Amino acid sequence: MTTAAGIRRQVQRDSDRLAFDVRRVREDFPILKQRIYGRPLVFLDSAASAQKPRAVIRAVQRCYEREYANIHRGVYFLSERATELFEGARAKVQRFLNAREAREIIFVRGATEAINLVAQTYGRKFLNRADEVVISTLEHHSNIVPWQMLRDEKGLTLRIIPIDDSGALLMDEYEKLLGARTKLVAVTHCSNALGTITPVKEIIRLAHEKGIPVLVDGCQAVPHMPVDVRDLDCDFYVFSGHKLYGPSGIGVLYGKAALLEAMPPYQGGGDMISTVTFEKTEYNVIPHKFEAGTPNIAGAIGLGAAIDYVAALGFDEIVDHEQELLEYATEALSETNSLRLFGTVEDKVCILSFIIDGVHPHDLGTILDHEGIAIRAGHHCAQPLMDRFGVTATARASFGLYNTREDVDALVAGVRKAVEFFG
Ligand code: 7TS
Repeated sequence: MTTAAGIRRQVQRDSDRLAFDVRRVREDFPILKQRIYGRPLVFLDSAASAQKPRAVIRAVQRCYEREYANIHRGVYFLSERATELFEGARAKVQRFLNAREAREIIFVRGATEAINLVAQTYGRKFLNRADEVVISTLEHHSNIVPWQMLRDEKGLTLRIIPIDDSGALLMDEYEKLLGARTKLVAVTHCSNALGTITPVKEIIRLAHEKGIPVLVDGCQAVPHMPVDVRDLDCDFYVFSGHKLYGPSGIGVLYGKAALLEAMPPYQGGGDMISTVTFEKTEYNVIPHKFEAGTPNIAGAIGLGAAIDYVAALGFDEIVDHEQELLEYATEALSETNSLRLFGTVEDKVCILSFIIDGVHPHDLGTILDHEGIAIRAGHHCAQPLMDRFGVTATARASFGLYNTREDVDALVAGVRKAVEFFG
């Protein structure tokens, strides 16, 4: 029977679920309770790697304590159990990206390996001299160097989409780059150094009009927004588990099944074969064809737990919370004298890159560290992007779902202290 107290409890539960309670979320992350040099930890380097909720830590621990054996080959209980959990994690990634089939999800070490895999298999087989690969000024080195290696091997050409001073891709210039020679577009979904969200759907549509496949580097997107690979219609999508609150050493390559099937294997070894004789080897079906050797079993299971964790919080709440923080932090930092902010587009994730006149980013990083504040200082593995802005390094504060307005206040106070110290 429905009682008034019952309804009140239900309403309370609903509002608990709706309100993103960052304080409660922080309770899920044991590392955030630490003090650094006697100060509360203010962790603002989630773009490099995010911290892990207890649910992920427990899933990995449970795997090693109770569910661990090698997969895909055992005839005994534990191996079957571990295989089930590993393949269950693949199904979670499939749902997370809204991929059509689980076999379109390849487990790799991370985004870097995923891009190298595509360059070394798809690229080696289908790209030739005189072909062109289009990338952008915003790319992380992981989405530059594998294509340069292929360029040097094959004699192909890299074409670069330029950006404007706000950090937005120049889409007119992009359209002009797409020609008869273009054989692949590889572009980031979000810039790790500026936060810019790129118009990937439009990028893909324009490339597909000319029959050109597109790889999207989703490393900085998946922690901050829902991604639907079928809606985007991308041909490849890559990300790393460790930026999505999951373990390191595990990542994902999504590829359309027909493309993956047409591609040769990446590495040879166990699990990627169906039969081997000394004369001839038949390869396994996808995804196994690309997963040679014993994979990061506990890592995949941990990534599955991270996906469950993020899904339970819900992207509506995560986006609202992080966008509110972005607005608050942008305003607060902009009030600091002699601070120059890079990446000023409207559409961005919560990453703030800046320099302060007279204070080297590394010195700023050191001063903030002594306040218990962790930021990244350097070129962020995006040296061509730094060159575009005529700097060698910036300070970067990047936010995750566990950050608070108090973290922003601490950052701003630390930055002001540094300005005074050097001023
Ligand atoms: N692509 C983007 C957009 C990234 O931000 C990174 C890592 C990578 C690829 C490579 O990911 P990995 O997991 O294979 O190393 N970005 C950063 C960063 O911004 N600071 O440290 C690593």
